[in-house]
Amino acid sequence: MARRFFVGGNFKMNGSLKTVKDIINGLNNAQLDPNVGMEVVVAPSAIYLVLARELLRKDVEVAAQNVFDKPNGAFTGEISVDQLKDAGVTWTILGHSERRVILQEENSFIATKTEAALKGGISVILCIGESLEQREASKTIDVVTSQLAAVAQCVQDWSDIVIAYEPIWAIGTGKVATTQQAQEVHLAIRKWLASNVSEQTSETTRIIYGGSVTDKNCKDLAKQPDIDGFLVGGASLKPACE
Ligand code: G2H
Repeated sequence: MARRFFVGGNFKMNGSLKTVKDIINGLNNAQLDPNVGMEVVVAPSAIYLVLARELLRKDVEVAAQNVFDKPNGAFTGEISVDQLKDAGVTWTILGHSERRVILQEENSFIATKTEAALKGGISVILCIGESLEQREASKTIDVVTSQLAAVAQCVQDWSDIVIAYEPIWAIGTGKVATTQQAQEVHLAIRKWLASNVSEQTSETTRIIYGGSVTDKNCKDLAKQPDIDGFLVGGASLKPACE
């Protein structure tokens, strides 16, 4: 079964009312080729989620950049799964390396947040990836599979998860992984899914690449058999083009 190509725009902590509206206008006027049937999701900062959902065309979904693993209650500064649903938000990014590193989120916490999101009906863009030091020590596959294994302890059904492989050394640095480096890790992730979740999950799960993706380098990456789309940061803040 062909996997539907997936493109996510991760605005991170960028944008203003004006620039988010401008990006949405660009997307609303862009021609998304219906023959390609690409799934497009944008993830603005939390403060712009409602605005994005109200203004965006309906064939583009909105993602949060994070969600908490507890239901509504006394958790200052957090956003619940139910609140996302109430706002018409259908996806969340989880496990982004900026949260893993800067906010010290551990595998187990990302796993419980993934579980909570899926249970509540929110699909998850699950980010995994290694640091430069880990890559140079040939630990890439160990690192990404441990990140996946933590999630597999809480989650059996992966059908609402898109896995985003984002090598930390390629994030916002302009240093994109080569097509070969990316394909190699994507294939290893697919094999891990086959052995540790199921053959079916391995065949159907979208594994997307993130890390300094641009309109220039995406074409070659997209040709790789195990690259099913992109999570785009910096370049997603630029006006949409066809
Ligand atoms: C990786 C990516 C989006 P950028 O973080 O998640 O950002 O494309 O700016 O490297």
